[in-house]
Amino acid sequence: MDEAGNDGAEQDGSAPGVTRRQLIQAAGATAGALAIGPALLGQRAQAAVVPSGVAGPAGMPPVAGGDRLTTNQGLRISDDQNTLKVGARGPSLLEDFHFREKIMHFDHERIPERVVHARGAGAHGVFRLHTSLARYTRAKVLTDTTAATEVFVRFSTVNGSRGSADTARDARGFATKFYTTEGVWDLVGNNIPVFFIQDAIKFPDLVHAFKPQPVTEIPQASTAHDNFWDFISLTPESMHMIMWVMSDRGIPRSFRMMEGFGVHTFRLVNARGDATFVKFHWKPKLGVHSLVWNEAQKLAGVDPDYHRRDLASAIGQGQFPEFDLGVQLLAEGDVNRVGFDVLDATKLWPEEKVPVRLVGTMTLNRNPYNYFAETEQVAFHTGHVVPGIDFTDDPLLQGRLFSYFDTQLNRFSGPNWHQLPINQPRNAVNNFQQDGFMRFANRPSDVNYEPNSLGADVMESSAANGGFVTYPEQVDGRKVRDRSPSFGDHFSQATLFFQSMTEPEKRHIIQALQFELGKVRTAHVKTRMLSLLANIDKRLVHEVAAALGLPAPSGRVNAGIGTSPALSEERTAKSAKTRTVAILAADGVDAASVATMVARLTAAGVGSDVIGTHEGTLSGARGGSTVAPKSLLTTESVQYDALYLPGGKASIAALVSNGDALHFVEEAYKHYKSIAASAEGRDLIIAALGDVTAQPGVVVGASAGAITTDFVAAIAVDRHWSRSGTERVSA
Ligand code: HDE
Repeated sequence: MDEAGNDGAEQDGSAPGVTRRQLIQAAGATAGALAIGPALLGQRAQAAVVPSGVAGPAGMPPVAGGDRLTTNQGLRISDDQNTLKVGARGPSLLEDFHFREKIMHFDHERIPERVVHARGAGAHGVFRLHTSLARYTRAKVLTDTTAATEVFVRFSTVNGSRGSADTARDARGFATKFYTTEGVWDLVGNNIPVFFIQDAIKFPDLVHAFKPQPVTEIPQASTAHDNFWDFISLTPESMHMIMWVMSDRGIPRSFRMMEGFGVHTFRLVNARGDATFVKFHWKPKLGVHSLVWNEAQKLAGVDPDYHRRDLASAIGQGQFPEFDLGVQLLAEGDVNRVGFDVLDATKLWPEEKVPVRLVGTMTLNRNPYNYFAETEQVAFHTGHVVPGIDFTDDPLLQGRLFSYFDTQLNRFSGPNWHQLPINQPRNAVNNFQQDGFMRFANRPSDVNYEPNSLGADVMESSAANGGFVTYPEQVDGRKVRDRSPSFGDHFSQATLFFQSMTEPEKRHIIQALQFELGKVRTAHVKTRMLSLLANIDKRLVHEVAAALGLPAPSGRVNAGIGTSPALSEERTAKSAKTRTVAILAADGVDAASVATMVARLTAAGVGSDVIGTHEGTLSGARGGSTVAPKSLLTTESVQYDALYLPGGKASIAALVSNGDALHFVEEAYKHYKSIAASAEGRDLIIAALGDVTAQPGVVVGASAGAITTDFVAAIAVDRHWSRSGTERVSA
C-alpha cells in the first residue's frame, strides 16, 4: 500500500500494454501478489550463496530504502515494463528520459577488468596482533597488541579473465588492505613466495606470454601453450617459480587453505630509525591443501565458482577463515649469511635458516555486501605503507611501486578512487588535492594550497608526530641498465623446492610439467625447457622427457643444496573442520544411519549434504525418511571432500544400477578422498571399484556409529596418496 491507500492494482489496470500483474502471473507468482517484494524476495533469499554475514558499509546503505522504484533523480516510476511509444505498436519516443537513463547506465556498467588478477573474491575481517614488533618497527599495526585493525582481503587468480574458472592452474593473489590508525597499509602478495622474473621491465612480456595468444585469444586461463613455455624457456630465472606453479600450490583446495607471502624483501624501521629486512607470511590455521589436477579440470566445468563459493559460504556459515601473520627478520648486517641476494624476488628465505615468527591473526568474518562495490573496486597499491614499513631496492618491487597507481587510474578513469568506501582510510585524509572525475568531497574552504596564511592550518608531521619519513638508505653508483651478478643462480632454489617435496608432491610436479609441455607444439621449445629442467633434478627431467618422447639432456644440478621441509604443504596442519561430505542415498535408505552420521560429522565441524537419486524426501528402510537437498543430476563428487554410503537394501540396489552414483564413487576414489560405508553401503564400493575396502582412506563397518571416528580421522588426512589402483579408474 502506498500512502494514498492504493495497492498497485490501479496502476496496473491503467498501464498500457503488459502490466505488472500479467508479468507476475506469467512468472507463476500468486495472482494476488502485486507487491513484488515478499514473493520474489523470498525466492531470492533462498537462492543466495551467502545466507548471512553481509552488511553494507557504515553510513552507506547498498541501495536507498523503500519499496518504490525511482529514477536516479528520485522520481517515482509508474511503468518500468514498457518504453514510451506513439500508440502501443508505434515507434519509441526520444522523450523517454526514464528509458534513456536506464539504458545509458546499463551501457556503462563495466569498468576495465584488472590486466592481471581479474578474477577474484573478497572478504572483510579483522587483524589482531599478539606479539609486538616494537624492537623492529614503529608501525602501530605491528606494535599495538590492543588494536583490532579492520582488513579487506582479495584473493585472485592471475591469468584468467573476470569470468574464468577458479580452479585453473595458476598462482593466487592474496592482497590485504589494513585500515590502520596511521593510514592504509596494503600487503599485496601471492600464495607463492617467489616470482617469475627479477626485474619489473619483463612483466609485460611475462603477462603477454601467459595470457591467451593474441590472434585467437586461446587458451583461457591456462599456461599450457607455446607462447608461455617459449618465454619461460628463454627466462631461466623463472625456474624456481615454475616449480611452485607446477606443484600442488598451483591448484589450491580453497582460498582458506593457502599460504600468503609478501614476496619481496621489505624493511621494518623502528622508532630509533634502525632498519631490519623482513619477509611477510600468512599461514592458514586450516593448513595448506590442494586439489588434484583431474579434479581441478572437472571443477572448472562443474563449478567454475568453486573457490569464491567456498569462501562466501564458509563465512556465511560462521566458519571464519583465520590466517596467522608471520615475519622473517634479517638484520642488514646478516644478508651475506643466507647465500643469495635478498633483493632477488626469485629467492625465498628457507624457514629453517630464518624462522617465521607468528605475531598476530587475521580473521575473515564478513562477506562483501556487493561484489562490484567492494571486491571489484578495491584498489591495492604496494606503495600504500605506514610509518615503520619501508621498501628495498628489489627491482621488481620498485616497478610495482609505479604500476599500481597507473593501473587504478585506468580502471577508475580518474584519480578519486581513494574516496570509494572500500578504499577510504579509516583515519582522516587531509590535503589540498581536489576535483577530478567523480570527486565526492572537497575541503569546505577557500584556501586550497599550502603554505597559506589565510585559513586552514594544516601541518606536516615529523617522524615523532607520526609522519612517514623514508628510510635514509645510502645509495650511490653509476646509471646502468644491468643486473647484479648476485642474481645469477637460477636453479639452486628450484632444486631445493623439488627436493623438499614428499614423493606424491614430486610426482604431481612431474605430471604437471608432462601435461603443460605436452600441450606445446613447437619442438625446440620443449627441448629448451628440458635443458633447463636438467639443471634442477635428474629424475624430474628424465620423467618429463620420457612423457614427451624426447631424450633427457644432462645438466648441472647443485648437489649441496639439501632440503627445507617447511616447503612441503603435506607437512602443514591437518583438520577435518569445514570439509564437506557427500552422502549418497535413494528411496529405502537407512535413515537412522544418515542421522547418526550427520550428527557426528556436525559435532566434528564437518558439513554434509544428502544427495539423492532425486531431490526431496527419500523414504527410509525401516520407516522414517531423509531429505535430500541435492540430487545426482546436479552434483558431482569433485564438489565434496569425502563420501559416505549409508546402508538400506533398496537404496543400495538403486544406486548400484545408477551410472551417476557409480561414477561418483569411482571419482572420489580416484581423487584419493576418504570413503566410508556402513552395512550394505559396502556393496556400492565393490560394484564401482571391486574390493578396495582395505585400501587407505576407505572406512567400512556394520553401522554408522561404528565408523564415524575413523571416518573423521580419515577426512583430516585429506588425500590418501598411498592408495593403489587409482590409475586404473577411468572416471
Ligand atoms: Fe601485481 N599487479 N604486478 N604482482 N598484483 C596488479 O594492479 C604488477 C606482482 C598482485 O586483488 C595490477 O590493481 C607489476 C608480484 C596481486 O586487486 C598491476 C609487477 C606480486 C594483484 C600489477 C607485478 C603481485 C596484483 C593489476 C612486476 C606478488 C591483485 C590490477 C613488477 C607479490 C590485487 C591492479 C587485487 C595486481 C602490476 C608483480 C601481486 C597491473 C608491474 C611479484 C595480488 O598494477
